[in-house]
Amino acid sequence: MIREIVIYPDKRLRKVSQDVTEFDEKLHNLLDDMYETMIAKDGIGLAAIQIGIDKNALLINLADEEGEQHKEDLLEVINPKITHLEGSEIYQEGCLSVPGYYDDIQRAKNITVEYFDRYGNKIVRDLDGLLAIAMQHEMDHLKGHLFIEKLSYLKRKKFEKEWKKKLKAAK
Ligand code: QAP
Ligand code: CO
Repeated sequence: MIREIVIYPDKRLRKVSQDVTEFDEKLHNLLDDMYETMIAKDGIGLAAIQIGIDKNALLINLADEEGEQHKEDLLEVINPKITHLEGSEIYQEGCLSVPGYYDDIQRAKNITVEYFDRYGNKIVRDLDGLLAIAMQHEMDHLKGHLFIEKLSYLKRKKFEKEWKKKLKAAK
């Protein structure tokens, strides 16, 4: 089922998500709904809190060189922890919860992350490139953070002004 995306400045996006304890059908249904919603909204990453569920679960599904997403490449990430961060990189990010806004964000270039798959199997991966950026972006959601919090004071002020205007016009 396609769920509604929680849009900034909804307070739910500031919630700290809780660890998943049961790797059961309920979790599988949540992950399936998240996938359907992410694809329907043209996303490459989605955290559960973006559909209003405060669980430590996120998806990443990058596109290939032709811009196509394949479900075989889907990462289902439960209860992730970053154990190593290295280097630095700037990438123009966006977010389904802040539609239409993109800006350059600095993050670590290489990370090591430990997490569980939908069956509760533990996975350890070294990530770089867009995968490392997407993982850091989505893990921020689990802590109640958004990429716009990383903007400079002036850029954030400009963003807030334009966002208010945009929301008003959409009403
Ligand atoms: C997070 O972002 C991310 O504004 C996932 O109108 C960010 O899927 C991963 C989207 C940077 C890697 C690098 C944004 C769709 C999707 C929009 C997304 C929009 C429609 C964003
Ligand atoms: Co996001």
